[in-house]
Amino acid sequence: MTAKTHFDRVSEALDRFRIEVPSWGFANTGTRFGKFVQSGAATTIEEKFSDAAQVNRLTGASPTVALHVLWDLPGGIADVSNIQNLEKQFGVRSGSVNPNLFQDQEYKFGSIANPSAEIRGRAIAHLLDSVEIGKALGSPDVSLWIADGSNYPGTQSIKKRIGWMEEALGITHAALGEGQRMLVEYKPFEPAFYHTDIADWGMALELARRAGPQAKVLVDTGHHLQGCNIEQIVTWLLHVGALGGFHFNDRKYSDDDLTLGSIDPYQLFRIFHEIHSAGEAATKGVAFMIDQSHNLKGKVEAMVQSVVTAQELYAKAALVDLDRLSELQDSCCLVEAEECFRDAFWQDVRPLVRAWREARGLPADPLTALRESGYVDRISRDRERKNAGAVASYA
Ligand code: PSV
Ligand code: MN
Repeated sequence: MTAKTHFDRVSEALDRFRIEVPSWGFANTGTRFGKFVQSGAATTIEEKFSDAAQVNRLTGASPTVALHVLWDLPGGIADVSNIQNLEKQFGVRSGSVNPNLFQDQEYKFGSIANPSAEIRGRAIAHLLDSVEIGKALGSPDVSLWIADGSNYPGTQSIKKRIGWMEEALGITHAALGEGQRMLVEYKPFEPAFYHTDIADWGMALELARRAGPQAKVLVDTGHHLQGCNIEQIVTWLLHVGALGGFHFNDRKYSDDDLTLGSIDPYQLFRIFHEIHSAGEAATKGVAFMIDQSHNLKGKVEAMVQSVVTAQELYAKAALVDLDRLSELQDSCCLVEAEECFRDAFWQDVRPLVRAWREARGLPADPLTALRESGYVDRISRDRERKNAGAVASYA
């Protein structure tokens, strides 16, 4: 058998690489201090689909768009047919369905962990609606981020809240259809700053386990305390068959929602290395999603740049010589092992990725192709008036 060339390895990796884009990444978003309104930002779900389709056309890697129920289907299940029409019109499918349990006034003291049985009931009803939306759309994943928590020690019973969450997640799991999954996201801070009810992967894993076999853990790369070894968490979740997917983004300080790979590309490379070394069978169902909302960069450009960067880092990680690395690790040849690992990271895979794009009939340089297409200029003109009325201040 002839040895695989670097191009073969990159091509095989990129042929299977898919990454979902978030609908909210195309809309005006900001920080808690306000929004910088962009004239080209999407103002409707139709415009979000149009932007997502543009990213997929240029990269060939993002055929699905994540939906946030309250923002994209404000009418709930009644809006499903609208989404289905948009799928047909733009040629991209609905991806994960994200319930919204953090925005309504009633969730001030929590949603499924709220001391009020009535509010917990409303939150569960929203989760069940989201499950039905997922079924109707044929989207495999309902992706839960529970923003619940408290700001001051002693003000809430952490113990009781665990019980309430277990109950709600159990009910939600019982409603899942065949092949449908429930992804449980964790986050140690924000919006609450003393305790978050699902603060880390251990809590998410235990809650998912107790809910049932179709519940898995979702790792958002921005949701860890500084210095956390995320690839180790990934490896453990793979080991116990509980890694559901990722929300990729990068950060310098907190949950900064910066472009993936922009601050620490080596970290994403290390995560992808764990995915590659676990093998295809173990990682088949793992969903790759982007969770970023660009505050300063142009929305569509930033999303294309994100997908391209993810492809490059995934391709680099595919170049790690796994057999050789394993031998070096086992014989504790530390420097050689590290150099073997770093060698792949320092390869400039861009010419290979470019050749792969050309071989697949895709634009060799998606960002240049985006500029040349005039798409951003067109949407900036078409949406300018609508965006002029957008609210920038929170005061
Ligand atoms: C929360 O920070 C989060 O990561 C969750 O995934 C939300 O659904 C998403 O961001 C959108 O704001
Ligand atoms: Mn997230």
